[in-house]
Order: sequence, then C-alpha cells, then structure tokens
Amino acid sequence: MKIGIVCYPTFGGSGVVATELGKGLADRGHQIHFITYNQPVRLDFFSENLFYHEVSVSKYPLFDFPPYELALASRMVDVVRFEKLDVLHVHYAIPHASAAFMAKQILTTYDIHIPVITTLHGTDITLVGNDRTYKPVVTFSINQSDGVTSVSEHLKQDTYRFFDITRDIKVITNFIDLKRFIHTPKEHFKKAIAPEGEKILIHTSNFRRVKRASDVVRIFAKVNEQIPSKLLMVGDGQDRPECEQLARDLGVSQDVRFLGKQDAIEEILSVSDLFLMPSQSESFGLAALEAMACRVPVISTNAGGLPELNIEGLTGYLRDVGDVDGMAEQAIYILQDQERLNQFKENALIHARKFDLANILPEYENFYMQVIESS
Ligand code: GMT
Repeated sequence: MKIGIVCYPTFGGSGVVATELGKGLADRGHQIHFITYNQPVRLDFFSENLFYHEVSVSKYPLFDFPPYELALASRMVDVVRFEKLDVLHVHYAIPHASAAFMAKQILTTYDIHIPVITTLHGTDITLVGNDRTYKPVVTFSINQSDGVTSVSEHLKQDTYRFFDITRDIKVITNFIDLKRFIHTPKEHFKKAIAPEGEKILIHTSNFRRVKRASDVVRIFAKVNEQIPSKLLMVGDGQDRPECEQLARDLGVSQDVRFLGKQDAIEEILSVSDLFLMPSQSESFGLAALEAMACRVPVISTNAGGLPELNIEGLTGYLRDVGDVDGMAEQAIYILQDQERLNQFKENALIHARKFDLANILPEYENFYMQVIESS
C-alpha cells in the first residue's frame, strides 16, 4: 500500500506512535509518506520506502495566526495526487482530521477518492478537543473519517461520552518495538548515577500540567525517606522549573537529576528500578510501556487507559489521581524487597510483550484494507 501519515513530528506520544508505525510498515514493504512541518524526531535514517513531505507555512504580515491547517490540506492534496496514495492516516484529531476532510473534498474535483483514517490519541479528545472552541469541528471531522481508531478502550468510551459520534471506533493500542526497547546492562552508567547501589526511580514526560510531574517529586521524597534512592527526571516542559524548586524545598535535590530531552531513553530505562506516572489523565501511557519493555515496573494513577496497561499487583500498582501517599507506599513496598522487585520486573516485561509491534502492525494493515475496500 501507499500510505500517507500525518502527525506532529515532535517527541510527543502521538508523533512517536505515528513514526514508529510508519517505520514498521515500511519494513513490511509498504510505501510510507510522512506529511508534516518537520522531519519526525524518530525518522533519522534512510529507507527506500520512507518519504518525508514538508508542510511549509508562508508567513505574511497580515496573518497573526498563520493558517497551518490550509497549508497542510494543500500539501495532502499535492502528495495524494502525485504519489498516488491509497489511504491517508492522520494522527491526533486537531487539526489533522479536519485538514484531511478538506483535502479529501478537494481531491474529488480531480476525480480522486481517498479514504481517511483518524487515530485519536488522548488530549485531542480529553482536553483540547473537548474545549468548546474546537468541539464542533472535532465532532464533524471524526464522523467524516472513513475509519477511526483509538489507542485504548477507555479513550473510545470517552470519545462517545464527550462527542456526538455516529461511527464505529476500533481500538488499536499503542505498541513497542521490543528490538529497540530491551533491557541492556549498563553497569558503569548505573554506578555513575547510584554509586552506593541506591534504587533508581524514573519519570519521563513532556512536563505538561496533565502529567502532574510535581507529584513525582513528592512521591520520591517519601520513598527517599525510607529507601536509599535516586530520581531521574527525563524530558522538558512547562512544569520542570516548579519540579526543580520543589526538589530543593523538600530537601531531595541532591538525589534528583533532571536530564532534559534524551534520545536513547531505553539506555536510561535499563538502569532504572521503578517508573512513576502520576498523570491526571492518560489515554494509554506509552512512556510506561517503554519502561515495562525495559523491565521497569510502574506506579501510576488509575486514570484513563492506564489500567489497561499497568496491572495492579502484577506489573505495578495504581492509585487515585493525587494520592501521593498511596503511590509512595506502593513504591516502597516494591523496592524494599529485591526478590519482589525482580518478580515485578519480570512481570512488566512479560506484559509489555503483549504490545509487541509485530502483533499490532497487522491490526493496522487489516484495518487499512478494510477501510480501502469499503470506501
Ligand atoms: O502525553 C502527552 O502529552 C502526549 C500525547 C500526544 O498526543 O502526543 O500522548 C497521548 O498519546 C500517546 C500515544 O497514543 C498516549 O500513549 C498518551 O497516553 C497520550 N497522552 C495523554 O492522554 C495525556
């Protein structure tokens, strides 16, 4: 198949899923055309089946808000026509689904009928999409898509709850490339971070409000009182300065390291013992899956789709949003007994294997075929 993929090209979960999906499909012989405003961050190598088409937005003095959606729709028209694509797959509803709808309408004037698949990732539904500023457009463009997928059952139900949706939504979960996300012993690195054999806790995110990154520091401060430990904070964003200040205020700054954005996240996960994800909402929790694939159990909230990934008492524990004491208590429980910790690590890896790229890719391929045949 010739597939157009539209996504945010950044470190965010939806962009990562879209890029990894495109790479996986290209490996299976499909021709993949990324259409976005920058080279996707994980698209950093050459493959004969991968193409990148940049969307550039002209900046005129008249535009206080340059119309990206129009530039994107025009680029989609151009790429579909000249590359003869079979299907357009847009990741994140805003503004990709509505731009795809516009492109699809324009293409009919060239007698081209291209099916559009929209994948809902989370904040496009739970936070941004549900804002009344965007709601009518999001509802319309989801209903106008030829196929819709969501990354968890919970997100699917939220979509039906928040919007007036008349289409079926197929759940295709996030996935993981187990060849890349694999535990590799990095003893020298571990020793540099935890010279006395301290336990290593880790959080990776974009430090947006929804991640409640300051709860990570609070949980860690409680764990640190009882267990010699270090905390790695990976990523960058709005709440990072607040977290750094909080670590100082709580007297744990010597044991907390802010590493910023990192590419080789699997290496950092490989030296870690426990992943913390105290999010306010999380449609799936890809970062937690990456941790689990590297044998790191998870303490998370029970928000959104997290209970579909993190299994209570098996791969970690889940507590209510804001229950810092509860999450700290469970973290201590796992970390204080090495045998127990090893068992949780093993369970995390076994459960992560269910989300292997090799299992999920065929689900997308079959869905593409089904949508192409029925539209
Ligand atoms: O988590 C973020 O802030 C990034 C966001 C995105 O849209 O890029 O991630 C969402 O999509 C990921 C991939 O499907 C999911 O694994 C994340 O759980 C989801 N984030 C939220 O729902 C907050």
